[in-house]
Amino acid sequence: SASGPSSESTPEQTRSHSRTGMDPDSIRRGIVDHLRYSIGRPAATLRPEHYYRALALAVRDRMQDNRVASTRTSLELGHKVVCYFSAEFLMGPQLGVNLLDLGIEAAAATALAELGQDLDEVLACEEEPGLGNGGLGRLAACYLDSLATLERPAIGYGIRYEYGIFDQEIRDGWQVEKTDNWLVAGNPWEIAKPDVSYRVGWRGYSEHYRDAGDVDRVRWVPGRVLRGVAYDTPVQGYDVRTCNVLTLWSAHAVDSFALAAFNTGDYYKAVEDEVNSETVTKVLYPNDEPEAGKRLRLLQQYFFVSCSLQHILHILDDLAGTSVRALPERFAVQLNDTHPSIAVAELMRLLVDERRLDWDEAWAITVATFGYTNHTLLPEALETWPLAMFDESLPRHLEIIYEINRRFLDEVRAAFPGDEARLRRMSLIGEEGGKTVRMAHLATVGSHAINGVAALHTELLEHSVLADFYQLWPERFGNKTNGVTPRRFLARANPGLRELLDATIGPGWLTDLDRLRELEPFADDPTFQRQWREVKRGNKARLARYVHEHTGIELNPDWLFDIQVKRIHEYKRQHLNVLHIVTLYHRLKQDPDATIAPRAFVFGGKAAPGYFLAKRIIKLINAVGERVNNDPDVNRFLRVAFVPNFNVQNAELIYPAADLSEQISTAGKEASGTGNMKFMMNGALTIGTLDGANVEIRDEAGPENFFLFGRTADEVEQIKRDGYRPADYVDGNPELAAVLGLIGDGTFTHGDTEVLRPVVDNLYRDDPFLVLADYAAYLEAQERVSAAWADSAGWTRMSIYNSARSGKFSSDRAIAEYCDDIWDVGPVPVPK
Ligand code: HBZ
Repeated sequence: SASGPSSESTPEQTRSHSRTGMDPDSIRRGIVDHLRYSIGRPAATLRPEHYYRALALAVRDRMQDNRVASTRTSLELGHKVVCYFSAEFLMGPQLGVNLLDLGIEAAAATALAELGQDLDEVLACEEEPGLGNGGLGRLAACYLDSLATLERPAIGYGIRYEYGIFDQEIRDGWQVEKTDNWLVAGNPWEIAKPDVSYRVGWRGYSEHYRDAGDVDRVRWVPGRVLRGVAYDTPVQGYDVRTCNVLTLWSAHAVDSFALAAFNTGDYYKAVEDEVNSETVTKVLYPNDEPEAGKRLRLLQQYFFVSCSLQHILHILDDLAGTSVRALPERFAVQLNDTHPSIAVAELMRLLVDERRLDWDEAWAITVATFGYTNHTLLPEALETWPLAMFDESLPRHLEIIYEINRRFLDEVRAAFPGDEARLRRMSLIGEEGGKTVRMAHLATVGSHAINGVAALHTELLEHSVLADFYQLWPERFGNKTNGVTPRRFLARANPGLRELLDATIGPGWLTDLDRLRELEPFADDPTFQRQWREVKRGNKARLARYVHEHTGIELNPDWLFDIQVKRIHEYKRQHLNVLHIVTLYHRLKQDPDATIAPRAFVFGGKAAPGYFLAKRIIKLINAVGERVNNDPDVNRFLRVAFVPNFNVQNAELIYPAADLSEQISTAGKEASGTGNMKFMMNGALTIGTLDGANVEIRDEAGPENFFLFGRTADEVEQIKRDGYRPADYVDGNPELAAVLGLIGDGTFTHGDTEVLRPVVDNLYRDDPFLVLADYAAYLEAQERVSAAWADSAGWTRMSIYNSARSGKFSSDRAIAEYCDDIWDVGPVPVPK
């Protein structure tokens, strides 16, 4: 009805709206109030960081009004809520996007100007919350943005790490890790909810007993207990009233002062317990692969999952008359990779042990509630836990997993009688090299929907890693190609392009990215081409200034900007990119008359601190860069820069400045990639393999607007089966031999022949990711790039086509698919 519960407003609300108006005057009053009442410094000592904090709090107030209205609407109208469980949310700076989402960028700039402050300077004060490693964590953040923008009620659940991903410094070409103390100056976006708190046990034993109805029951008696406290961050949708929430859990000791009394006044012991409990959410594991057998990591996973499920059941309890049996009608829980997959066992424990449902009913609820997204095919990246450690940490959960497994294997036996090998392959318990719990199998068995993150990835999942499960339940599998938010990665990151798009195709494209196709008729228009190039050149000049400031290296914005930014990993093959650079270096040195189209090579990315070869690859890039940048024979044509500390903030400068996007992973290894999409939207052309979402990027852009090279996933497997011998490729290619020779002989390392030896040896002897097998094809593709670049109008046309056809890669499209196919959640407009 027109006067539903959500549209009435009490006098308090009316007052609060006038306090949180969206005009420059109200915003200025909000800033001034927060400077006085929340920050409390003498006016004479106020600096931009104080204005940042005051503006952030004023913006948060405005989002809170929307948050209150959103919660009321979705609870009272009985809508289903999406719960996105993820150990990582790589949110990036919040102020800029929140101003964009609320439509108050100009108003805030005016308000600050009246206070003598500059918005850009204030924006630069924000410390980004780096609570993720890479693509997986950033995907979770993009999905929260799209959920809110598409007006779907949603809660992100995760961990409030006190220290996020380390800050990377480069010293003498090496990566040095610095702790990321992101909370030191306070976090204006979060609201602590000390009353939203749950107990989480671990260790201990389980106890069998008979309940009042004479039914056999089990209860877990934990040996240790800690407490999780919720910290809520509002997640505003773009140009809508919907404001969702990211709830991150922080670990604390259980009632430390009460404990002190129990401990006969042993105050220090109680405080010590506090110290131990708090370590659970102290730090993000900085690996983009699972940490082998680290108990604290398992505890982090269980901790946030248990708090989140308890919270969800608590919300259900609070909805009068809603039984726990209604869970799947009211909540859809998505598991972002296997990190939260202990949720399958924890929900069963909560339903069977605590809510006393019978097993079959509890299992039906569990499977109907969960969906599982897989993000990797690399066997070494599939999460398993040593059984003994699991048993010690979560003994009751292990019993539950055994029971799930027993019933599951019965089902497999019935479907495939007599197939013992299949049972061993599918078991939740691995037997090879010591018993383990296989978390991907647990997540798969406990979910009604399982998806990969790009078409090729899903296809490979169905026919390799999860083939047995696909044969059992083909209807549970599906593809959900990743997407990225155009609000942050286009509108915010590329204001020049945003303005040009508004002027050319009119507003509306930001929430309907397919409309970028309307650019196609302008692709050959000389005036539009000139405007397009001007925007790109401005972005390149902006990045060049940043690179110069942070590395001292000078880049010319008229050169081709060839960029590879992503975590450093052998399968992503940053070293293949370096082999190309060294080849060009070698050619220029060999032939003093040689000329090439000048290129600036830009790299960025962090290596896991314990990943030996990845750290050497960083050293390799910097060593080659130092030589190239300082040699007058080549630095007229080539420059190499490594941007330190690649993060969301500098990513927003990097993607819009690229002419060429390097997506050169070994085919079949990169599940999707999402940086590839951010580059494409901003008009970069891709040089890439048929891997992950590159396949779909090429389909959308058109093969003539994409530089394809390299072995296919099938060919890669075939070569490996036939016994790959990388040395054969060196013997058959004198230029490659010379290039590897230069890297090994100290040319780039002041005569040191040891530093880069491990990289060269690895390629020559093992080359597990077929760098050498793809080298010749890569060079040939790079020749095509150079030829295309020489034709400026042709290149510009291809660049325009790439942006124009990037609509599919909006996270709005991806989230709409999840909502339709997996979550069954529709839009819930919140009245303005
Ligand atoms: O997830 C990435 C994939 O490599 C990439 O292809 C895909 O586009 C992206 C989003 O689907 N995976 C990760 O980023 N993985 C991690 O960061 C990770 C972190 C902790 C782990 C394991 C993996 O324990």
